[in-house]
Amino acid sequence: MAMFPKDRGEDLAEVPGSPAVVGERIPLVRPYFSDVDESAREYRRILESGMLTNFGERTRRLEALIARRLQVAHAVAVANATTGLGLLIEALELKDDAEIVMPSFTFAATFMAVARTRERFVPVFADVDPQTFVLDPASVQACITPRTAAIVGVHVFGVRCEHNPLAEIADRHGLRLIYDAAHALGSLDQDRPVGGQGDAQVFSLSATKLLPCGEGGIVATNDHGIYRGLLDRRNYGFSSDRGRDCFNLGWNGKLQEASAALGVQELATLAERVARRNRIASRYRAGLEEVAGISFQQVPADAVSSYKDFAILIDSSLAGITRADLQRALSQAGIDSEPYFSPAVHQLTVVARRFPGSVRVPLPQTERLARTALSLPMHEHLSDAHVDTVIAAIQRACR
Ligand code: T4K
Repeated sequence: MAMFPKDRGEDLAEVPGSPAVVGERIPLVRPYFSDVDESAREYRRILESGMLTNFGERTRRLEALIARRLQVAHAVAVANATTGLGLLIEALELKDDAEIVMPSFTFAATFMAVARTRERFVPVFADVDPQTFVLDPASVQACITPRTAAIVGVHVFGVRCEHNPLAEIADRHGLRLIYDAAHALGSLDQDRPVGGQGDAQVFSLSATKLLPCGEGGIVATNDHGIYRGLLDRRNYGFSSDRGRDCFNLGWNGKLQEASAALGVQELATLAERVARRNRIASRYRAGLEEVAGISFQQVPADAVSSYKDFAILIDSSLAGITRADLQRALSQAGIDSEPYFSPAVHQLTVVARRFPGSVRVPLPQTERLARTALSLPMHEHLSDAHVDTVIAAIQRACR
């Protein structure tokens, strides 16, 4: 499917229709829709059908398409990834005082889903790898106690966690291993789609992701027990096959048909989105690698990142500018940027107040990333000229 009306070799041409520049600014994120007219017709058909939700035909079709694409037995559609993570944690049926090891360098939602599911769970934060920004297996190992019941990895900005060492730790200690894959739809791990590794993975379909459905999420799993557990909880707890009784505490986890329709339509463009984002990332790297004090997240050679985000790290002593001043300079030049994830989760007030026992091992890499990372504009609308504008603004500011 030819989504982008170029191709002049490796050039990223401007995409007509919905420009990268909004007002006078280059936004951090701007969702791309390949056929707005067809989406509008689908919305009209949904309105005319009168069935807006309740796991209708579009939701079931999206589940089937994503399961096939991720090469997993089950893809369960949910209202958003935060809800999906919460439903998944419930479906694992961990004991009440379970400790759950997870990174602190992540979006607050990863933590919120774990902590809100049962207040007696204890999130325990492990440090991350300074190059790839994902869980450091050695730090995970240092967090394990007899109460540990699960590990939650996060594929940060689209770079997959290193599955094998985490799976070894999980096997050795009898732990469940799940992934927050909110950023990772379209990412690859050793030529396989990210999605089938571990017990289950949760993807986000929110407006800022590669498959922008407004709100939405998918839980991917090969585990039939987890699959049943999700179905029995995502519809208020009504049993999926035993009448109108509730055997579990459920949530409203329903994906709307309009969101599913966008997902079905745009899934066909996912590979092209990933390819375009990888070209944008290459251009950023080429343009910024000579700038003193700027470095990048590393993508392992056997992985492909979805590049949900493109982050730079700023060493202010070498760059001659702090992150806050660089963000300000970019903003003055009409360029949006965002310090994801700052503060890190363990630095959030609610964590200090409610989960003071969650920090047990040093988190120096997490704290360094939270201090220095800045995400630059990354979306399908960016042309070479837009990327060069961002590069030039950073070069000017760092001089
Ligand atoms: N796990 C991880 C690791 C996550 O990053 C996230 C969410 C989750 C779990 C939970 O997934 P969901 O429950 O949301 O499915 C945004 C997103 O709203 C959030 O989904 C995402 N991660 C997070 C990293 O970014 P904010 O508050 O930082 O961004 P927001 O809403 O201000 O949007 C950023 C920019 O995007 C805006 O400046 C404008 C643009 N935008 C945004 C929306 C909503 C648009 O152009 N159109 C839009 O409709 O959270």
